[in-house]
Amino acid sequence: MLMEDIVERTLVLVKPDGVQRGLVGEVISRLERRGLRLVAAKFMQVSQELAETHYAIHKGKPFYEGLIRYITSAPVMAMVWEGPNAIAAVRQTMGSTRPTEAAPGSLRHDFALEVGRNLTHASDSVENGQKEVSLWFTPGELIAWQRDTDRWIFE
Ligand code: IDP
Ligand code: MG
Repeated sequence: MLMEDIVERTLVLVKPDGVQRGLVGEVISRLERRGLRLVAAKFMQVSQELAETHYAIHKGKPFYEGLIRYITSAPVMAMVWEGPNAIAAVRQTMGSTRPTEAAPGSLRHDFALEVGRNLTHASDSVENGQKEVSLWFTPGELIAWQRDTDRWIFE
């Protein structure tokens, strides 16, 4: 099967706590080690408008206002990663939303304690991955490339 037929793309954010704590490299390193392929990256301050669009699904929930304050409180590292089963693979590497429920060895287990400071975002479905990638990145920012190790990682 061709790589193009099975590839999924996911939006990954290292949230403000991850940036402030110097964990950008740790997150990137774990995704690289996993075998995922980087497609795009930018270090940016999230606007109120982008935060509200990105988290629109949570509007009205008790934690919504705090979540918007959190994601806009300092810069984030926004990235797109791709690979076979990228959605599931990246969410597994991140760990469950609540750090005390995250599997040992996952980022949220290893580096976080509270749900409101859980370091990262990753798209939760193929469809949301597509929507979020186009919300955060322009087509010109997405780099199509062949990696020399692809054939040793993608079956
Ligand atoms: P996810 O980031 O694992 O996909 P979601 O349920 O989509 O989790 O929630 C989005 C983000 O909202 C979480 O990552 C977390 O930062 C925040 N959040 C979710 N539930 C709570 C809560 O109960 N209290 C505070 N923040 C929360
Ligand atoms: Mg989510």
